[in-house]
Amino acid sequence: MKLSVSEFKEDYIAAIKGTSARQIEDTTPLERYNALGELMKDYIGNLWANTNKTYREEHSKQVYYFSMEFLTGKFLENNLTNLSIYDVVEQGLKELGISLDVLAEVEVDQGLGNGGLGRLAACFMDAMSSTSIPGHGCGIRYKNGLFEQRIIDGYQVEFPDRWLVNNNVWEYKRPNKAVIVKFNGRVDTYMDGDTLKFAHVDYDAVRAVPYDTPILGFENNTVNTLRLWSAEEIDDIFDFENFSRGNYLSAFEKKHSVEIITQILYPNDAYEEGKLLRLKQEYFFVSAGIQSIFTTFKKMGVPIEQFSEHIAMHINDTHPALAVPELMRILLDEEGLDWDMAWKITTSCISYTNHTIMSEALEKWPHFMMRDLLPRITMIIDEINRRFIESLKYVYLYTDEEKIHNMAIIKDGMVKMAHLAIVGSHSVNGVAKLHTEILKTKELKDFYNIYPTKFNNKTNGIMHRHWLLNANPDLTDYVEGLIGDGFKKNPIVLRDLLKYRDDKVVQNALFDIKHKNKENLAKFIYEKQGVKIDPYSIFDMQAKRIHEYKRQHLNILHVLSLYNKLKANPNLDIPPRTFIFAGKSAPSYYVAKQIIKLITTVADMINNDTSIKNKLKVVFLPNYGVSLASKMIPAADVSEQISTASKEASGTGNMKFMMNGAITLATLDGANIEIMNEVGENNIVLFGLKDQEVFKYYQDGSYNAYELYNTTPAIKQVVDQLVNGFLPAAKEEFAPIVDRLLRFNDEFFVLKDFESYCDAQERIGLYYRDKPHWMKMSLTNIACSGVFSADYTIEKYASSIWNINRKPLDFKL
Ligand code: GL2
Repeated sequence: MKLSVSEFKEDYIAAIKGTSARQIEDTTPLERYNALGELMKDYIGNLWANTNKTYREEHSKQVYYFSMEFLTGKFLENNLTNLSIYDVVEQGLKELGISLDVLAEVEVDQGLGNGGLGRLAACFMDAMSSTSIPGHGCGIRYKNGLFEQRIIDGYQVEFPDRWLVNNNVWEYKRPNKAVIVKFNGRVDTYMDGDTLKFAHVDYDAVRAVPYDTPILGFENNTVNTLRLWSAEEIDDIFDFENFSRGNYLSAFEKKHSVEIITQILYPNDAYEEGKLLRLKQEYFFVSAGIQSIFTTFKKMGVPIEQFSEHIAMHINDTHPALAVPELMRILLDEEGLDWDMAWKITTSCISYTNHTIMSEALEKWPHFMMRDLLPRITMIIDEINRRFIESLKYVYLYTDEEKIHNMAIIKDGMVKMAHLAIVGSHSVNGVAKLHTEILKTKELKDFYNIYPTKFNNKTNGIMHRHWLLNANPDLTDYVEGLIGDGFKKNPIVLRDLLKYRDDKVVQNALFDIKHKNKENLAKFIYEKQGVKIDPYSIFDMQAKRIHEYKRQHLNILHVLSLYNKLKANPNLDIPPRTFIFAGKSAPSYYVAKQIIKLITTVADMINNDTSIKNKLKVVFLPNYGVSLASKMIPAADVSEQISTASKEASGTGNMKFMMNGAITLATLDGANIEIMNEVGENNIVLFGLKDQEVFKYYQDGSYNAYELYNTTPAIKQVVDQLVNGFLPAAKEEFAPIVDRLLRFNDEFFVLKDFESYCDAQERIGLYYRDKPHWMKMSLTNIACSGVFSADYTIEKYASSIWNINRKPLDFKL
């Protein structure tokens, strides 16, 4: 938008008065931030209203992205960038004696997600707006997002994430758009003329209240909506009679039992606990979301039979899979359609993304639990299952009972959500090429055989405007100076950088930018933790959820082996290295928490040992989230993407690091393979087992971790050090980790890949010493990262799954 510095200042001063009723010089940073947020909302409001009006008038097909998690992080800087008023606002504030950086720090991350899955949903919101696709998010407004992680005595300790404590300036509460969601009760049947009808009666009603956040496109005047639902008591009253009798707690019991639905985000990444409250959450937002879609649809004045020509619904993993029976319920019970027509509409509307093959993450619910909580929905699932099994009997001519049993939606008293999602949708996609292949040939093979055309791949993507433009402004400016600003809208243009691959001046400039970012991070680490790290050392980072399959313990075991080498020979000639870890563990995941303790214990020992002459440092940065990632990633030299091959569906951190010029140290897993294909094998450092080898070992059981440990001194030494008193921690502290490696035969092949990983690390050291070589690799990674922009991913979803023809909006503000 067009805005001059003086116009901004005038608007801002008025906003300060309006929001805080104080003189600007008396206001606190929080008041200044809120005033800026309110002003931005003013600027955005017109665009938002215009976007919605255009969608309505043009009857554009709308897509609704249902996700349990939206990990959006902060909004202020993204919104300034996308309105292209960042520099104007920064200058205007400066003239008023206010620092934009300080205000940006006041904003609290909206951390309503665990990791990759939730962050992807947030990136897709931005990408849909930026590519002018009419796409909206539908999720839950958790009062507490993912817990705050603190490290106390080396352990992870969880604290509540009270992100709403200072209000959330970006959201609009829309009580007039509230809907009712029904739980429990029973279903009565009756005849209406010749038709059998179903009535859900004696239910518990919960009021779902939407909060809308505008999602701005980049310089295109499009503003879509992220709608998050909050649970409220139906009349928002308490039991007055009870209260008058002095029963204060029980007077509020009902209110609390409703509000608890949206109180907290389950803190598990790729793991399901099967708790009733979680099932409630899932139905709550799906039902509320679909009801509000119907309200919008009804305003279009189009016959119900054309519903799927105007509406696409995408389900992000199986968490919103109840969209299938809920849409059926509304079409059957409220719209009066027959089963076949309702089923046709439902399956043409809904599409599903699978995000993991980890069996512990595949959702299933006890049928009895579902029947009690959602009686009508469960009846519909029963009928979907019955019809599906009938069709399978036809396909397999009654010959393969076992296969039919395994494919059923309801098996052994459990409702399998992935099966429901596949049967009830027209598209099933994986999130990286390898992942999709594994789905087709292994995990979901039987479904692929009967529905080959449903399956497709959509490799994940990232918000390049956030991870490059916002997080790394110096690199952005420099790149712009070299190749122009086309990459901001069309990041594939970054490839133009390749012509500078051997240009020493460019290499040096890129080195200097990285070095400055490293200095900034070193300063941050020193301020936070008092640990001095050398910005000339290799910054080697592993930042992601802590999980055995992601193998942070492989990384730290190598650090230990490097330390042993330095102890044996303090003059060993290696480039100094700093290993930086960050990531949260699920609170109930014991081994992952012990891995954190192992990292912090090794860090303490190494950082306090002066005999190794600062050649090695280890840091664990607490409370990893979008904001911390934005500080870390621009300063990385090495990006650790070392999951056991086949386990990481895609990964997206890998793409963010490469875009900032880090070299990926990788197994051939998830999107690492596609990164390798883009940059070439010379510009990535590979190691470890391949997926087929992993599968073979699982199948033939020929891997013996204990034997490997006994016959490989390098492995034996570091494993023993975990439990023989070498580390300054109780001897039994790390026994569970050693147990997983030896007694339980190293499920994730940490020991099997150890030597190959150490070799790869050695190669990293050699390459880093050859500065032109390293910088050439680094530049190649930046140049080839553009294809991983979520803009391209989302365009593929839109054209091949949602069937949306996009048309940029052309009004000006
Ligand atoms: C995940 C995958 O583990 C991860 O590899 C992938 O990049 C993201 C986004 O597709 O999805 N699956 C999952 O359940 N979580 C993930 O991060 N939580």
